[in-house]
Amino acid sequence: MFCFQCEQTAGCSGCTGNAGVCGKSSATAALQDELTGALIGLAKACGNNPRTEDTTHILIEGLFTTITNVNFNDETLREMIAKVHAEKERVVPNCATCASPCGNTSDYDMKEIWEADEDIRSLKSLILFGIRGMAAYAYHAAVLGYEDETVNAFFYKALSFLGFDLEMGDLLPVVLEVGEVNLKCMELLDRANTETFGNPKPTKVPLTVEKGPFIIITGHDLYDLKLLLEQTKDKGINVYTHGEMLPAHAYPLLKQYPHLKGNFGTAWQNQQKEFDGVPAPILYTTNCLMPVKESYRDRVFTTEVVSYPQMVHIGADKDFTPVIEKALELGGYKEDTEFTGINGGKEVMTGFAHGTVLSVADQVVDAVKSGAIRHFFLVGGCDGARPGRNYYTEFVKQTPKDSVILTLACGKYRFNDLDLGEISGLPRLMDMGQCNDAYSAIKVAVALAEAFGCSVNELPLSMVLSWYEQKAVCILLTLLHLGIQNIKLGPTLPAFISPNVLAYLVEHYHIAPITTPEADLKEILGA
Ligand code: FSO
Ligand code: SF4
Repeated sequence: MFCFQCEQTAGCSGCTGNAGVCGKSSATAALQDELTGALIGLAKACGNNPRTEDTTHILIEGLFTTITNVNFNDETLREMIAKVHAEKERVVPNCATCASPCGNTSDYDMKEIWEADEDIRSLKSLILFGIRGMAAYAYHAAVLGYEDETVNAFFYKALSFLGFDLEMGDLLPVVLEVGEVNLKCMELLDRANTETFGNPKPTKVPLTVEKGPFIIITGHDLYDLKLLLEQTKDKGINVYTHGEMLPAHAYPLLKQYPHLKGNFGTAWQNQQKEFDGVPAPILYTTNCLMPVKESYRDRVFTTEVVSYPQMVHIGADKDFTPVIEKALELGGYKEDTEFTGINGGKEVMTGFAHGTVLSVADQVVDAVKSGAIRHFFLVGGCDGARPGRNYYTEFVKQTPKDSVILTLACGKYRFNDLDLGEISGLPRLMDMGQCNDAYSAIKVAVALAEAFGCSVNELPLSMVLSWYEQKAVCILLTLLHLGIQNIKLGPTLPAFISPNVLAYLVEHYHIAPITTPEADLKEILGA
Protein backbone atom coordinates (compact mmCIF):
# COMPACT_ATOMS: atom_id res chain seq x y z
CA MET A 1 0.00 0.00 0.00
CA PHE A 2 0.94 3.61 -0.29
CA CYS A 3 -0.89 6.38 1.54
CA PHE A 4 0.42 9.71 2.78
CA GLN A 5 -2.75 11.73 3.03
CA CYS A 6 -2.73 12.50 6.76
CA GLU A 7 -0.40 14.02 9.30
CA GLN A 8 0.33 10.83 11.20
CA THR A 9 1.67 9.05 8.11
CA ALA A 10 4.52 6.66 8.87
CA GLY A 11 7.91 8.30 9.26
CA CYS A 12 6.43 11.59 8.04
CA SER A 13 6.72 10.19 4.52
CA GLY A 14 4.11 7.52 3.76
CA CYS A 15 2.34 4.42 5.09
CA THR A 16 3.47 1.29 3.27
CA GLY A 17 3.45 -2.43 4.05
CA ASN A 18 0.43 -4.19 5.54
CA ALA A 19 -1.29 -1.36 7.38
CA GLY A 20 -1.26 2.38 7.91
CA VAL A 21 -0.71 4.14 11.23
CA CYS A 22 -4.48 4.77 11.37
CA GLY A 23 -5.12 1.01 11.26
CA LYS A 24 -6.22 0.93 7.61
CA SER A 25 -5.15 -2.38 6.06
CA SER A 26 -3.37 -2.61 2.74
CA ALA A 27 -6.47 -4.31 1.28
CA THR A 28 -8.65 -1.38 2.36
CA ALA A 29 -6.09 1.09 1.02
CA ALA A 30 -6.15 -0.73 -2.34
CA LEU A 31 -9.95 -0.56 -2.45
CA GLN A 32 -9.87 3.15 -1.62
CA ASP A 33 -7.47 3.67 -4.52
CA GLU A 34 -9.73 1.60 -6.75
CA LEU A 35 -12.70 3.71 -5.68
CA THR A 36 -10.82 6.94 -6.38
CA GLY A 37 -9.73 5.61 -9.80
CA ALA A 38 -13.37 4.73 -10.57
CA LEU A 39 -14.48 8.24 -9.51
CA ILE A 40 -11.94 9.76 -11.90
CA GLY A 41 -13.32 7.54 -14.70
CA LEU A 42 -16.87 8.63 -13.87
CA ALA A 43 -15.93 12.32 -13.78
CA LYS A 44 -14.21 12.02 -17.17
CA ALA A 45 -17.21 10.18 -18.59
CA CYS A 46 -19.32 13.19 -17.65
CA GLY A 47 -17.02 15.51 -19.64
CA ASN A 48 -19.13 15.14 -22.79
CA ASN A 49 -22.17 13.42 -21.36
CA PRO A 50 -24.97 14.68 -19.14
CA ARG A 51 -24.74 13.97 -15.44
CA THR A 52 -27.61 13.89 -12.99
CA GLU A 53 -28.04 14.83 -9.34
CA ASP A 54 -27.36 11.19 -8.50
CA THR A 55 -24.04 11.26 -10.33
CA THR A 56 -22.90 14.21 -8.23
CA HIS A 57 -24.05 12.61 -4.99
CA ILE A 58 -22.10 9.46 -5.85
CA LEU A 59 -18.94 11.50 -6.53
CA ILE A 60 -19.28 13.37 -3.24
CA GLU A 61 -20.05 10.22 -1.26
CA GLY A 62 -17.12 8.37 -2.85
CA LEU A 63 -14.67 11.16 -2.07
CA PHE A 64 -15.90 11.50 1.54
CA THR A 65 -15.56 7.73 2.02
CA THR A 66 -11.80 7.88 1.45
CA ILE A 67 -11.05 10.53 4.09
CA THR A 68 -8.87 9.30 6.96
CA ASN A 69 -10.76 7.44 9.70
CA VAL A 70 -14.09 7.23 7.84
CA ASN A 71 -14.32 3.77 6.35
CA PHE A 72 -12.41 0.64 7.33
CA ASN A 73 -14.89 -1.75 5.73
CA ASP A 74 -13.90 -3.57 2.53
CA GLU A 75 -17.46 -4.73 1.96
CA THR A 76 -18.97 -1.25 1.84
CA LEU A 77 -16.03 -0.03 -0.25
CA ARG A 78 -16.75 -2.74 -2.83
CA GLU A 79 -20.41 -1.70 -2.85
CA MET A 80 -19.39 1.91 -3.38
CA ILE A 81 -17.11 0.95 -6.30
CA ALA A 82 -19.97 -1.05 -7.87
CA LYS A 83 -22.25 1.96 -7.46
CA VAL A 84 -19.73 4.20 -9.27
CA HIS A 85 -19.38 1.66 -12.10
CA ALA A 86 -23.14 1.33 -12.47
CA GLU A 87 -23.47 5.09 -12.68
CA LYS A 88 -20.75 5.28 -15.33
CA GLU A 89 -22.53 2.59 -17.31
CA ARG A 90 -25.66 4.74 -17.15
CA VAL A 91 -23.80 7.89 -18.24
CA VAL A 92 -21.86 6.22 -21.08
CA PRO A 93 -23.76 2.99 -21.86
CA ASN A 94 -21.84 2.39 -25.08
CA CYS A 95 -18.34 2.48 -23.61
CA ALA A 96 -18.47 -1.08 -22.29
CA THR A 97 -19.29 -2.50 -25.73
CA CYS A 98 -17.18 -0.12 -27.83
CA ALA A 99 -15.17 -1.98 -30.51
CA SER A 100 -12.22 0.40 -30.29
CA PRO A 101 -12.12 1.72 -26.73
CA CYS A 102 -10.29 5.04 -26.32
CA GLY A 103 -9.72 4.42 -22.61
CA ASN A 104 -10.83 7.95 -21.79
CA THR A 105 -13.47 6.92 -19.31
CA SER A 106 -11.61 3.92 -17.90
CA ASP A 107 -10.92 3.63 -14.19
CA TYR A 108 -7.71 5.47 -13.42
CA ASP A 109 -4.76 3.65 -11.89
CA MET A 110 -3.78 5.67 -8.82
CA LYS A 111 -0.23 4.33 -9.02
CA GLU A 112 0.22 6.81 -11.86
CA ILE A 113 -0.05 9.53 -9.24
CA TRP A 114 1.77 7.82 -6.38
CA GLU A 115 4.70 6.94 -8.67
CA ALA A 116 4.78 10.20 -10.65
CA ASP A 117 7.49 12.86 -10.50
CA GLU A 118 7.40 14.24 -6.92
CA ASP A 119 6.15 17.71 -7.87
CA ILE A 120 3.32 16.37 -10.02
CA ARG A 121 2.47 13.90 -7.26
CA SER A 122 2.50 16.74 -4.75
CA LEU A 123 0.17 19.00 -6.73
CA LYS A 124 -2.21 16.18 -7.67
CA SER A 125 -2.27 15.11 -4.02
CA LEU A 126 -3.13 18.66 -2.91
CA ILE A 127 -6.02 18.64 -5.39
CA LEU A 128 -7.24 15.15 -4.44
CA PHE A 129 -6.96 15.54 -0.67
CA GLY A 130 -8.45 19.04 -0.89
CA ILE A 131 -11.55 17.84 -2.77
CA ARG A 132 -11.91 14.89 -0.39
CA GLY A 133 -12.18 17.40 2.47
CA MET A 134 -14.50 19.66 0.50
CA ALA A 135 -16.71 16.67 -0.33
CA ALA A 136 -17.37 16.17 3.39
CA TYR A 137 -18.63 19.75 3.69
CA ALA A 138 -20.69 19.49 0.48
CA TYR A 139 -22.19 16.27 1.83
CA HIS A 140 -23.27 17.85 5.14
CA ALA A 141 -24.81 20.79 3.27
CA ALA A 142 -26.62 18.45 0.84
CA VAL A 143 -28.12 16.49 3.75
CA LEU A 144 -29.82 19.74 4.76
CA GLY A 145 -30.96 20.39 1.18
CA TYR A 146 -28.28 22.93 0.23
CA GLU A 147 -26.27 22.50 -2.96
CA ASP A 148 -24.26 24.80 -5.21
CA GLU A 149 -23.66 24.19 -8.88
CA THR A 150 -20.18 25.80 -8.86
CA VAL A 151 -19.14 23.47 -6.05
CA ASN A 152 -20.68 20.43 -7.72
CA ALA A 153 -19.16 21.16 -11.13
CA PHE A 154 -15.72 21.59 -9.61
CA PHE A 155 -15.65 18.01 -8.31
CA TYR A 156 -15.88 16.82 -11.94
CA LYS A 157 -13.23 19.23 -13.13
CA ALA A 158 -10.76 18.45 -10.35
CA LEU A 159 -11.19 14.68 -10.63
CA SER A 160 -10.74 14.85 -14.40
CA PHE A 161 -7.54 16.87 -14.00
CA LEU A 162 -6.17 14.10 -11.79
CA GLY A 163 -6.65 11.67 -14.65
CA PHE A 164 -4.74 13.67 -17.28
CA ASP A 165 -1.00 13.95 -17.87
CA LEU A 166 -0.38 17.55 -16.94
CA GLU A 167 2.52 19.86 -16.11
CA MET A 168 3.04 21.78 -12.86
CA GLY A 169 1.89 24.97 -14.54
CA ASP A 170 -1.45 23.35 -15.41
CA LEU A 171 -1.99 21.90 -11.96
CA LEU A 172 -1.04 24.83 -9.74
CA PRO A 173 -4.05 27.00 -10.68
CA VAL A 174 -6.35 24.04 -9.95
CA VAL A 175 -4.76 23.66 -6.51
CA LEU A 176 -5.65 27.26 -5.71
CA GLU A 177 -9.08 26.81 -7.28
CA VAL A 178 -9.76 24.07 -4.70
CA GLY A 179 -9.32 26.79 -2.07
CA GLU A 180 -11.56 29.22 -3.95
CA VAL A 181 -14.38 26.72 -4.44
CA ASN A 182 -14.03 25.40 -0.89
CA LEU A 183 -14.72 28.92 0.41
CA LYS A 184 -18.05 28.76 -1.46
CA CYS A 185 -18.64 25.30 -0.06
CA MET A 186 -17.98 26.38 3.55
CA GLU A 187 -20.24 29.39 3.01
CA LEU A 188 -22.92 27.01 1.71
CA LEU A 189 -22.60 24.79 4.78
CA ASP A 190 -22.64 27.81 7.09
CA ARG A 191 -25.89 28.93 5.45
CA ALA A 192 -27.30 25.40 5.65
CA ASN A 193 -26.45 25.10 9.36
CA THR A 194 -27.55 28.58 10.45
CA GLU A 195 -30.76 28.64 8.38
CA THR A 196 -31.70 25.18 9.65
CA PHE A 197 -30.58 25.36 13.27
CA GLY A 198 -30.31 29.13 13.93
CA ASN A 199 -27.29 31.31 14.67
CA PRO A 200 -25.01 29.83 17.36
CA LYS A 201 -25.12 31.62 20.72
CA PRO A 202 -22.33 31.49 23.34
CA THR A 203 -23.11 28.45 25.47
CA LYS A 204 -21.52 26.81 28.50
CA VAL A 205 -21.27 23.05 28.09
CA PRO A 206 -20.87 20.82 31.17
CA LEU A 207 -18.43 17.91 31.13
CA THR A 208 -20.21 15.99 33.89
CA VAL A 209 -22.30 13.01 32.79
CA GLU A 210 -25.57 12.70 34.69
CA LYS A 211 -26.66 9.34 36.00
CA GLY A 212 -28.86 7.15 33.85
CA PRO A 213 -28.88 5.97 30.23
CA PHE A 214 -27.09 8.14 27.68
CA ILE A 215 -25.84 8.17 24.10
CA ILE A 216 -22.59 9.68 22.86
CA ILE A 217 -22.71 11.17 19.36
CA THR A 218 -19.53 12.11 17.54
CA GLY A 219 -18.57 13.50 14.15
CA HIS A 220 -19.74 16.62 12.36
CA ASP A 221 -23.29 15.88 11.18
CA LEU A 222 -25.72 18.18 13.00
CA TYR A 223 -28.69 16.70 11.19
CA ASP A 224 -27.99 13.25 12.61
CA LEU A 225 -27.88 14.83 16.07
CA LYS A 226 -31.23 16.51 15.47
CA LEU A 227 -32.81 13.22 14.41
CA LEU A 228 -31.32 11.43 17.41
CA LEU A 229 -32.61 14.11 19.80
CA GLU A 230 -36.09 13.77 18.30
CA GLN A 231 -36.06 9.99 18.63
CA THR A 232 -34.75 10.00 22.22
CA LYS A 233 -36.95 12.71 23.71
CA ASP A 234 -39.17 11.53 26.56
CA LYS A 235 -37.31 8.20 26.69
CA GLY A 236 -35.23 8.95 29.77
CA ILE A 237 -32.03 8.99 27.70
CA ASN A 238 -29.56 11.87 27.71
CA VAL A 239 -27.38 12.77 24.75
CA TYR A 240 -23.75 13.88 25.01
CA THR A 241 -21.65 15.27 22.19
CA HIS A 242 -18.10 14.13 21.55
CA GLY A 243 -15.26 15.58 19.45
CA GLU A 244 -16.41 17.85 16.64
CA MET A 245 -20.07 17.62 17.71
CA LEU A 246 -19.44 19.93 20.69
CA PRO A 247 -20.40 23.18 18.87
CA ALA A 248 -23.91 21.72 18.32
CA HIS A 249 -24.80 22.91 21.85
CA ALA A 250 -24.78 26.50 20.62
CA TYR A 251 -27.44 26.17 17.89
CA PRO A 252 -30.85 27.43 19.12
CA LEU A 253 -32.83 24.61 17.51
CA LEU A 254 -30.62 21.94 19.08
CA LYS A 255 -30.28 23.75 22.44
CA GLN A 256 -34.02 23.50 22.96
CA TYR A 257 -33.78 19.77 23.65
CA PRO A 258 -33.29 19.53 27.43
CA HIS A 259 -31.77 16.06 27.13
CA LEU A 260 -28.82 17.38 25.10
CA LYS A 261 -26.85 17.58 28.33
CA GLY A 262 -23.16 18.10 27.77
CA ASN A 263 -19.97 16.90 26.17
CA PHE A 264 -18.17 13.63 26.78
CA GLY A 265 -14.44 13.20 26.27
CA THR A 266 -12.01 15.20 24.23
CA ALA A 267 -10.57 14.92 20.71
CA TRP A 268 -10.72 11.90 18.41
CA GLN A 269 -7.29 10.41 19.18
CA ASN A 270 -8.26 9.80 22.82
CA GLN A 271 -11.34 7.73 21.98
CA GLN A 272 -9.86 4.29 22.56
CA LYS A 273 -9.02 5.33 26.12
CA GLU A 274 -12.14 7.39 26.78
CA PHE A 275 -14.64 4.87 25.38
CA ASP A 276 -13.02 1.97 27.23
CA GLY A 277 -15.91 0.37 29.12
CA VAL A 278 -18.19 3.42 28.84
CA PRO A 279 -21.75 2.39 29.84
CA ALA A 280 -23.31 3.94 26.73
CA PRO A 281 -23.47 3.48 22.96
CA ILE A 282 -21.46 5.74 20.64
CA LEU A 283 -22.85 6.92 17.31
CA TYR A 284 -20.28 7.94 14.68
CA THR A 285 -21.65 10.32 12.06
CA THR A 286 -18.45 11.22 10.18
CA ASN A 287 -14.71 10.75 10.28
CA CYS A 288 -12.45 10.23 13.26
CA LEU A 289 -13.34 6.59 13.84
CA MET A 290 -10.38 4.67 15.19
CA PRO A 291 -10.01 0.89 15.15
CA VAL A 292 -12.57 -0.35 17.65
CA LYS A 293 -11.31 -1.91 20.89
CA GLU A 294 -12.80 -5.05 22.39
CA SER A 295 -13.99 -3.23 25.54
CA TYR A 296 -16.59 -1.18 23.63
CA ARG A 297 -17.08 -3.01 20.32
CA ASP A 298 -20.65 -4.02 21.25
CA ARG A 299 -21.66 -0.37 21.55
CA VAL A 300 -20.31 1.27 18.41
CA PHE A 301 -22.87 2.38 15.81
CA THR A 302 -22.12 4.07 12.50
CA THR A 303 -24.22 6.02 10.03
CA GLU A 304 -23.85 7.82 6.66
CA VAL A 305 -20.44 7.11 5.08
CA VAL A 306 -18.81 5.82 8.26
CA SER A 307 -18.30 2.07 8.24
CA TYR A 308 -16.38 -0.52 10.24
CA PRO A 309 -16.60 -4.30 9.87
CA GLN A 310 -19.27 -5.92 12.05
CA MET A 311 -20.49 -2.69 13.64
CA VAL A 312 -24.22 -1.94 13.38
CA HIS A 313 -24.83 0.62 10.64
CA ILE A 314 -27.86 2.90 10.79
CA GLY A 315 -29.08 3.25 7.21
CA ALA A 316 -30.95 5.88 5.28
CA ASP A 317 -34.18 5.28 7.22
CA LYS A 318 -32.38 6.80 10.24
CA ASP A 319 -34.07 4.50 12.66
CA PHE A 320 -31.89 4.82 15.75
CA THR A 321 -33.79 2.11 17.68
CA PRO A 322 -30.71 -0.16 18.04
CA VAL A 323 -28.75 2.75 19.58
CA ILE A 324 -31.63 3.62 21.90
CA GLU A 325 -32.05 0.00 22.99
CA LYS A 326 -28.34 -0.27 23.69
CA ALA A 327 -28.44 2.90 25.82
CA LEU A 328 -31.31 1.50 27.90
CA GLU A 329 -29.58 -1.87 28.21
CA LEU A 330 -26.26 -0.37 29.38
CA GLY A 331 -28.05 2.04 31.72
CA GLY A 332 -25.31 4.67 31.96
CA TYR A 333 -23.56 5.65 35.21
CA LYS A 334 -25.22 4.93 38.56
CA GLU A 335 -24.34 8.41 39.85
CA ASP A 336 -23.58 11.75 38.23
CA THR A 337 -19.97 11.35 37.09
CA GLU A 338 -17.61 14.26 36.88
CA PHE A 339 -15.14 14.45 34.01
CA THR A 340 -12.76 17.27 33.26
CA GLY A 341 -11.03 18.63 30.21
CA ILE A 342 -7.31 18.07 29.60
CA ASN A 343 -6.38 20.91 31.96
CA GLY A 344 -8.86 20.00 34.70
CA GLY A 345 -11.70 22.37 33.69
CA LYS A 346 -15.25 21.19 34.44
CA GLU A 347 -16.99 22.95 31.58
CA VAL A 348 -16.21 24.46 28.20
CA MET A 349 -17.68 27.33 26.17
CA THR A 350 -18.66 27.28 22.51
CA GLY A 351 -20.84 29.29 20.12
CA PHE A 352 -18.67 32.25 19.10
CA ALA A 353 -19.50 31.99 15.41
CA HIS A 354 -19.45 35.03 13.11
CA GLY A 355 -23.01 36.03 14.09
CA THR A 356 -22.00 36.50 17.73
CA VAL A 357 -18.57 37.99 17.22
CA LEU A 358 -19.76 40.45 14.58
CA SER A 359 -22.67 41.52 16.77
CA VAL A 360 -20.07 42.98 19.13
CA ALA A 361 -17.78 44.20 16.34
CA ASP A 362 -17.87 47.83 17.62
CA GLN A 363 -16.78 46.67 21.07
CA VAL A 364 -13.94 44.67 19.49
CA VAL A 365 -12.82 47.55 17.29
CA ASP A 366 -12.89 49.96 20.26
CA ALA A 367 -10.88 47.52 22.37
CA VAL A 368 -8.22 47.33 19.65
CA LYS A 369 -8.15 51.11 19.20
CA SER A 370 -7.83 51.73 22.94
CA GLY A 371 -5.00 49.20 23.12
CA ALA A 372 -6.97 46.82 25.38
CA ILE A 373 -6.61 44.11 22.71
CA ARG A 374 -3.08 43.95 21.31
CA HIS A 375 -3.35 40.87 19.14
CA PHE A 376 -5.68 38.15 17.85
CA PHE A 377 -4.52 34.58 17.43
CA LEU A 378 -6.43 31.99 15.46
CA VAL A 379 -5.21 28.78 17.06
CA GLY A 380 -7.25 26.19 15.24
CA GLY A 381 -7.36 22.92 13.41
CA CYS A 382 -7.26 19.24 14.12
CA ASP A 383 -5.92 17.35 17.07
CA GLY A 384 -3.85 14.19 16.76
CA ALA A 385 -1.59 11.85 18.65
CA ARG A 386 1.86 13.29 17.87
CA PRO A 387 3.58 14.44 21.10
CA GLY A 388 4.61 17.77 19.51
CA ARG A 389 0.97 18.84 19.60
CA ASN A 390 1.50 20.00 23.16
CA TYR A 391 2.87 23.09 21.44
CA TYR A 392 -0.69 24.37 21.00
CA THR A 393 -1.55 24.12 24.71
CA GLU A 394 1.67 25.86 25.65
CA PHE A 395 1.22 28.49 22.97
CA VAL A 396 -2.24 29.42 24.23
CA LYS A 397 -1.08 29.44 27.85
CA GLN A 398 1.76 31.78 26.98
CA THR A 399 -0.23 34.31 24.94
CA PRO A 400 -0.23 37.71 26.64
CA LYS A 401 -3.27 38.79 28.65
CA ASP A 402 -4.07 41.55 26.18
CA SER A 403 -4.62 39.08 23.35
CA VAL A 404 -7.68 37.18 22.14
CA ILE A 405 -7.63 33.57 20.99
CA LEU A 406 -10.11 32.41 18.39
CA THR A 407 -10.28 28.69 17.94
CA LEU A 408 -12.12 26.00 16.01
CA ALA A 409 -12.10 22.25 15.20
CA CYS A 410 -10.96 19.50 17.53
CA GLY A 411 -7.46 20.87 18.26
CA LYS A 412 -9.13 23.16 20.81
CA TYR A 413 -9.58 20.30 23.28
CA ARG A 414 -5.97 20.88 24.26
CA PHE A 415 -6.92 24.20 25.85
CA ASN A 416 -10.69 24.85 25.71
CA ASP A 417 -11.18 24.11 29.42
CA LEU A 418 -8.67 26.79 30.44
CA ASP A 419 -10.08 29.91 32.07
CA LEU A 420 -8.23 32.69 30.26
CA GLY A 421 -10.37 35.51 31.63
CA GLU A 422 -11.85 38.44 29.74
CA ILE A 423 -10.87 41.62 27.93
CA SER A 424 -13.35 44.51 27.73
CA GLY A 425 -16.23 42.19 28.58
CA LEU A 426 -15.25 39.61 25.94
CA PRO A 427 -13.85 36.20 26.79
CA ARG A 428 -10.21 35.87 25.75
CA LEU A 429 -10.84 32.40 24.36
CA MET A 430 -13.63 32.07 21.80
CA ASP A 431 -14.59 28.76 20.19
CA MET A 432 -16.01 29.45 16.73
CA GLY A 433 -17.11 25.85 16.10
CA GLN A 434 -16.16 22.92 13.91
CA CYS A 435 -13.39 22.90 11.29
CA ASN A 436 -15.85 24.03 8.60
CA ASP A 437 -16.56 27.07 10.79
CA ALA A 438 -13.19 28.34 9.61
CA TYR A 439 -15.67 30.23 7.45
CA SER A 440 -16.66 32.19 10.58
CA ALA A 441 -13.03 33.08 11.28
CA ILE A 442 -12.63 34.29 7.70
CA LYS A 443 -15.78 36.42 7.94
CA VAL A 444 -14.62 37.99 11.19
CA ALA A 445 -11.13 38.67 9.81
CA VAL A 446 -12.54 40.28 6.67
CA ALA A 447 -14.97 42.42 8.72
CA LEU A 448 -12.17 43.57 11.04
CA ALA A 449 -9.99 44.44 8.05
CA GLU A 450 -12.86 46.51 6.65
CA ALA A 451 -13.40 48.26 9.98
CA PHE A 452 -9.73 49.21 10.14
CA GLY A 453 -9.45 50.01 6.43
CA CYS A 454 -6.61 47.58 5.89
CA SER A 455 -6.00 44.11 4.46
CA VAL A 456 -6.38 40.94 6.54
CA ASN A 457 -2.59 40.55 6.42
CA GLU A 458 -2.19 43.99 8.03
CA LEU A 459 -4.45 43.15 10.98
CA PRO A 460 -2.89 42.28 14.35
CA LEU A 461 -3.97 38.71 13.65
CA SER A 462 -1.84 35.56 13.40
CA MET A 463 -2.90 32.10 12.34
CA VAL A 464 -1.29 29.21 14.15
CA LEU A 465 -2.83 26.10 12.67
CA SER A 466 -2.72 22.38 13.30
CA TRP A 467 -3.64 19.86 10.66
CA TYR A 468 -4.42 16.17 10.61
CA GLU A 469 -6.60 15.10 7.73
CA GLN A 470 -7.97 16.21 4.40
CA LYS A 471 -10.51 18.78 5.54
CA ALA A 472 -7.60 20.75 6.90
CA VAL A 473 -6.07 20.62 3.42
CA CYS A 474 -9.02 22.33 1.74
CA ILE A 475 -9.21 24.94 4.51
CA LEU A 476 -5.50 25.71 4.15
CA LEU A 477 -5.97 26.08 0.40
CA THR A 478 -8.86 28.50 1.05
CA LEU A 479 -6.64 30.63 3.27
CA LEU A 480 -3.99 30.67 0.55
CA HIS A 481 -6.60 31.56 -2.07
CA LEU A 482 -7.50 34.55 0.12
CA GLY A 483 -3.87 35.59 0.09
CA ILE A 484 -3.35 35.04 3.84
CA GLN A 485 0.36 35.28 4.64
CA ASN A 486 2.57 34.04 7.46
CA ILE A 487 0.49 31.03 8.51
CA LYS A 488 2.30 28.84 11.02
CA LEU A 489 1.51 25.19 10.42
CA GLY A 490 2.18 22.12 12.52
CA PRO A 491 2.84 19.78 14.13
CA THR A 492 4.71 18.68 10.98
CA LEU A 493 4.40 19.76 7.37
CA PRO A 494 2.43 17.47 5.03
CA ALA A 495 4.47 14.63 3.53
CA PHE A 496 2.78 15.29 0.18
CA ILE A 497 4.28 18.78 -0.13
CA SER A 498 7.42 18.35 -2.24
CA PRO A 499 10.42 20.63 -1.65
CA ASN A 500 9.62 22.63 -4.80
CA VAL A 501 5.97 23.07 -3.89
CA LEU A 502 6.99 24.07 -0.36
CA ALA A 503 9.43 26.59 -1.77
CA TYR A 504 6.56 28.06 -3.82
CA LEU A 505 4.33 28.31 -0.73
CA VAL A 506 7.09 29.89 1.33
CA GLU A 507 7.94 32.40 -1.38
CA HIS A 508 4.36 33.44 -2.10
CA TYR A 509 2.64 33.00 1.26
CA HIS A 510 5.49 32.92 3.81
CA ILE A 511 3.97 29.79 5.30
CA ALA A 512 6.25 28.32 7.99
CA PRO A 513 6.35 25.33 10.31
CA ILE A 514 5.72 25.94 14.01
CA THR A 515 8.89 26.01 16.13
CA THR A 516 8.49 26.58 19.88
CA PRO A 517 5.72 28.59 21.55
CA GLU A 518 8.32 30.99 22.98
CA ALA A 519 10.10 31.62 19.67
CA ASP A 520 6.90 31.85 17.62
CA LEU A 521 5.23 34.25 20.06
CA LYS A 522 8.35 36.38 20.13
CA GLU A 523 8.46 36.52 16.36
CA ILE A 524 4.74 37.30 16.03
CA LEU A 525 4.61 39.96 18.72
CA GLY A 526 8.03 41.35 17.96
CA ALA A 527 8.98 41.44 21.63
FE1 FSO B 1 -10.90 17.06 13.99
FE2 FSO B 1 -11.30 14.69 12.85
FE3 FSO B 1 -12.94 18.58 12.16
FE4 FSO B 1 -10.92 16.64 11.18
S1 FSO B 1 -12.49 15.69 14.38
S2 FSO B 1 -9.64 15.86 12.79
S3 FSO B 1 -10.01 18.42 10.46
O1 FSO B 1 -11.89 15.11 11.23
O2 FSO B 1 -12.60 17.42 10.82
O3 FSO B 1 -11.41 18.83 13.34
FE1 SF4 C 1 -1.31 6.35 6.87
FE2 SF4 C 1 -2.85 8.47 7.29
FE3 SF4 C 1 -3.10 7.04 5.08
FE4 SF4 C 1 -3.90 6.06 7.44
S1 SF4 C 1 -4.76 7.80 6.31
S2 SF4 C 1 -2.76 4.96 5.87
S3 SF4 C 1 -2.29 6.89 8.77
S4 SF4 C 1 -1.32 8.27 5.69
